[in-house]
Amino acid sequence: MQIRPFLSLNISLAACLLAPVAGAQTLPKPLPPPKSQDEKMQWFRQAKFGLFIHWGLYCIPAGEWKGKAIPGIGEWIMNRAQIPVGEYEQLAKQFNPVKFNAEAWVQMAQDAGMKYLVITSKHHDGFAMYHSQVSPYNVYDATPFHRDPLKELAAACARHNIRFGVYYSQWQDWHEKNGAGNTWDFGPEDTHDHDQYLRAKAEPQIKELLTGYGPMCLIWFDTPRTMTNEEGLRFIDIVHTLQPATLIDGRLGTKGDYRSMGDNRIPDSVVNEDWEVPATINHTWGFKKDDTDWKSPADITFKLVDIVSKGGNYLLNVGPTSEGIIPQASQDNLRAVGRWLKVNGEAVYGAGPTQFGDELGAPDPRNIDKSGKPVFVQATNWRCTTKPGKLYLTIFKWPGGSMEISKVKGHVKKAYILAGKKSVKIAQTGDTVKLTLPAAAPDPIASVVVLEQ
Ligand code: JFZ
Repeated sequence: MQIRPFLSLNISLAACLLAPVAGAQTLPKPLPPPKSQDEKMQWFRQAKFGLFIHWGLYCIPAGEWKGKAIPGIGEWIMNRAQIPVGEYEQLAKQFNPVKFNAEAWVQMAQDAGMKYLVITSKHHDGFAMYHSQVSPYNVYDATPFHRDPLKELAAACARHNIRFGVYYSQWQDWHEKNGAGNTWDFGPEDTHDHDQYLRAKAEPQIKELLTGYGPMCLIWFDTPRTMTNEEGLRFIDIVHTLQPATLIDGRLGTKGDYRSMGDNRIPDSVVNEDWEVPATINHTWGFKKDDTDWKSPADITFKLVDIVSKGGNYLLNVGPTSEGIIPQASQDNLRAVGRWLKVNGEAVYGAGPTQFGDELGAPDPRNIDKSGKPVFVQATNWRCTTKPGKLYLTIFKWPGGSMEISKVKGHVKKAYILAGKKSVKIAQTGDTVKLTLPAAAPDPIASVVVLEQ
C-alpha cells in the first residue's frame, strides 16, 4: 500500500501502519509548466551526467537460457532466444530482489556525481517494473517481491535532489499480441493491431507514470520503428497535459526535446543542440553474468568530459542483478569518477562546449571507410569546456613542463590548476598561450587548468 498524497487522501491508518517502511513514500508535486523551452531544458544543460538503469526480469537469466549462453545484450534475451510468452512470464515468480535498496542506489548515483536517474519502467519484454493498474504483468502484482521499486526510487531521488525519469518501450512489447516485436508468438507484424496496443497499454501506463511518481524529469521512449507521427503526438499530448516540465528524449519517433545519439556513439565534433549519449558501462544494458568488461574510471571520465566539450550529456547505464545489487565493479568505478568530479566538477556541470575543435582529432585522408569518407582519428590529450570568462582545459595526457594552446580568443588574465587553485604561469603572444606546468600530473586521471579571461 502506497501513500499517494496527490491522488488519494483517504488512506486508512491501518494501511499506513501495515505499509513496509520502504513502501511508505512521500513524493513532491510535479513541477509548474516551464515558461520557455530554455527554461524547460535548464536542468538538463546543467546536469550533464545521469544514471541509466536497465532492470527487469531479464536480470534473472542474465544472458543464459536453458544452459546456453545467448549472445547479445541481456535485456533482449526473450527475443534472441525466442522464448514464448508463457515461459518468459514464469520468471516473474522468481523475481525477489530482497537486497534492493533504493536509498543505496540513489546514494551511489550521488557519489558518482550524477544528477539524474532514468530507470526502465517497462522494457521491450512488456513487464512493468512498477505497480501498474493497467496490466497485472508488473513487479508488484506478479512477483513475490510485492513492492514498487520505482516508487521507492522516486522518493529516494527526491530526498537526494536527483531528478527521476523513466525509460518506457512504447512500441515494442513482446508480451502483448498487438505490441510490436514478438513475431514468434503472435505472427507477422502486419497482423498486430499496434494502435489498439498503444491505446490499451502504452498510453494508460504513461499516464500512470506521470501521475504516481512525483516530478518526472524525462521519459525515455525507444525504438519507434514504424510508429507514425500522429501516434507520437498522442504521447506528447499526454506528457504535456500531465507534466509539462517533463522532457521527451529523441526516440519517440516524433520530435522530442533533445536528440538521443546512437548507443555508445559519441559524435566526433561539437553538436549545437541539446543531446545525450546513452552508454553501457560494459557491453550490455540488462545484467549479464559473463560480461565483466567494465569501463575504467579514467575511460568514463574521459568520455564524460569529451561529451561535455561537444555540448552533450552522458547517460551511463548499470544493470542491477536479480538480488537487487548494482554490480560492485560498476559501483567502484562510478564512485571513482565521482571523487574526480568532487574536485573538478566545475569544468563539467553547466559547462558549454569547446572554443576550439582541433583538439578533438581529425579525419585521416589516408584511411577511407566503406562509405568513402576519411576515418576520424580521435585525439585524447585534452578537452576544453567553457563558462562565461573561463576556459577549462581538462588534460588527460600530462605534457610535463609546458603546453601551448593556440587559437585562443581574447586575452587570458590568469591561469590555475582547479584542484587546489595553484597558479600557473602564462605567456600570451597573439592567440597563442604558453602554460608553464608542474613536471608531474597533479591527478592520475586528469587535471583541469582554468584560463580566466
Ligand atoms: C535500444 C534497446 O533496444 C536496448 O535494449 C536498450 O534499451 C538501448 C538503450 O536502446 O536499442 C537501441 C536503440 C537505438 C539505437 C541503438 C540501440 N541506435 O539508434 O543506435
